[in-house]
Amino acid sequence: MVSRKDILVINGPNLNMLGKREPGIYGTTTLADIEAHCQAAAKAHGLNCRFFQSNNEAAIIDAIHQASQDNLAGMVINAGAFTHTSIAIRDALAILSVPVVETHLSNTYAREEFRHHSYLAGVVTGVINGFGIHSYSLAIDAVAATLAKESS
Ligand code: DHK
Repeated sequence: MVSRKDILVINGPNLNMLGKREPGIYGTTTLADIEAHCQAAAKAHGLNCRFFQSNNEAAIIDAIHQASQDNLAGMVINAGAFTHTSIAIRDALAILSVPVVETHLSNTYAREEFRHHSYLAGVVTGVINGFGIHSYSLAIDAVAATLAKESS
């Protein structure tokens, strides 16, 4: 059962291949490492993480739709390359009313120009880029800080 203490962490295409994928850019951290790191960060705030990864744009949109009906505390999303291409994921995120943080392992602004634009950035609470695995814990801290501000 989903509770108001749950943060849904969504990872998009190719992030299931972390550890093997372009280690010079993404490091040797695996998705399982990231998930454990997120869970530890959430616990420090009395929150809990749930995880979803898909290489399929439609499945990510469906997960966001489901999230809009669940009683979630917030969301962290690394939509991978869909960040730079998907108006459909942007439109799904715009439905949400909980804090949403877009995150990336790499500093997308220091990479190819096609990674400089995010279709998602305009509809999320904020964006954290470039801190490797720590981008995710910083994103969870940001969700917790936004929740605390909302309830004060
Ligand atoms: C991950 C990807 O898969 C890329 O397509 C993005 C992002 C950057 C990351 O740094 O986490 O451009």
